[in-house]
Amino acid sequence: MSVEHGRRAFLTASAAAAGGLLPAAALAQEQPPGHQGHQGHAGHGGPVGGPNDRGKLTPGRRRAGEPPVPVEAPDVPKLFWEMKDGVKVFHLHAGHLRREFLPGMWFDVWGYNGSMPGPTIEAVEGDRVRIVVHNDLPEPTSMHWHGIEVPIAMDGAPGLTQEPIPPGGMFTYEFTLHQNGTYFYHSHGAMQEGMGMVGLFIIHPREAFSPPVDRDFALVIQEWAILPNATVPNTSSMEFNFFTVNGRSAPYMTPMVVRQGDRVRLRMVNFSVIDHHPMHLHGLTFWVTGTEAGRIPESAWWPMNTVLVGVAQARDIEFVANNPGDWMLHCHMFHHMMNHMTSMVGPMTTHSRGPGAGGDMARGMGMPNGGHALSEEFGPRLGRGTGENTGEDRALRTGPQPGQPGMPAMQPGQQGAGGHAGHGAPLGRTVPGFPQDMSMMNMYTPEQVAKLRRPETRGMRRNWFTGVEGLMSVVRVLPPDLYDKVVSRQGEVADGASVPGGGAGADPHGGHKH
Ligand SMILES: [Cu+2]
Repeated sequence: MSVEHGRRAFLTASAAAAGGLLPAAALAQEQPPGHQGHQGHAGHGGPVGGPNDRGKLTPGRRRAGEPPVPVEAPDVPKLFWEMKDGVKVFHLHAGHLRREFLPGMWFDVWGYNGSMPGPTIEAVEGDRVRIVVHNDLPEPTSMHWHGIEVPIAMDGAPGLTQEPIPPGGMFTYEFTLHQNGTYFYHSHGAMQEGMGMVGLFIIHPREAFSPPVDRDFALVIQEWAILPNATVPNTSSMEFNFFTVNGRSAPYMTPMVVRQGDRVRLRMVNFSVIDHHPMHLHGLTFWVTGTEAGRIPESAWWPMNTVLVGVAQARDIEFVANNPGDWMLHCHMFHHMMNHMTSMVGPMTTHSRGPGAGGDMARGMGMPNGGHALSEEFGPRLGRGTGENTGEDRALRTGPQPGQPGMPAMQPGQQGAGGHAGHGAPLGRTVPGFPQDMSMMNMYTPEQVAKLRRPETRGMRRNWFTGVEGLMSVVRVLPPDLYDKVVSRQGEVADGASVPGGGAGADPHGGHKH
């Protein structure tokens, strides 16, 4: 479609939509000659409302009529099944496991088959499935199939529809799938859900939707309250300091590597305790094509770059990966963009002893009555008890502990944003509010960095992980030759190759030394 044609179509559409109001027409006419809008990017183009508007129905590389591509849930295994008399038979074992949210940071959670989230069930519309749930926990449980229209006796609501599965017991669920879309399974015990008992249940249509996607990713979002020196989530807390995508906190979540020009689907399930997450994608415009109830008709798709995924909801988005680079996908709630709330309680982690319990209200809220705001007496604090180890006399930091084996020494007052207080940030103590954004001071040992550097991160800037935290992931849109090298794990790839013009990045363990 020519630019001229596109402009005429746009004018016609505007006139129809806005009753021929002048501003829309004037705006279109003001476009400078040669302005191509999205047509400047391969894969995008077309007027507003047209089939290729912001890539809406722009095909990727896959032909229509083929079966759907398998779903990929980074960092989570798939659940194997066996065909018995025309029924796909799955086994899920509910139990305790330890999950490494961040390199070296293992937490005690509950899940299925040794994974949290549990392994992904992938099925096709029309399948008859039998899922045997074995309870390896010391308390009763049951399984609910979220959004799936099952017979009532299969719904997994304890008491209401079935006897709970006792410890050591099992229950066989069996039903036929007549829907397709992004669903999930979870324990129907509230606190068990808070321990991580969830997994994806993806049901493909028999034939791929048009235009078909080349890649299909699924993500489970969760939030956690894990108090200082604890490894067990506090499931009764309503404030959260860890956020995970598929059971890992950024930057440990494996990036999604796609080839430039691919049409990509991302399915996001929010299994958080109480928070909705506005999931924002940098550099790419997507269309919302599905909910927790399945496909949305094309006429109702919305173009967006930030979609609110409410608790227990799913949002499927699709986009054409036309813009090369390493793009953040993240929750835009500021407090969800950090691990162990380092940034929010920045001063606590560096300039004072740590998050002590509150004392009186003024002190609890961090209201200074004398001295400076970062003094031991008046430094910000959480304003409430956060556990028996966090009294005034035993204040503890969340996050890396000074002197912890393998951790670099971090002493109060030694570090600050942009360098080290005392010799890196001379204005620090005179600027009200300092310090706030401390993400760049997150320190990783060489061993931790080695874990962050996986084959999927080849070609990223050397210190890419310093600003990728909390409820974040990365979508890497790579030009074909770079994509081939990264995926095949062959050939030389320079640091920073996927961010042209961005440089190789500072070596996190080079340069500034003590
Ligand atoms: Cu969020």
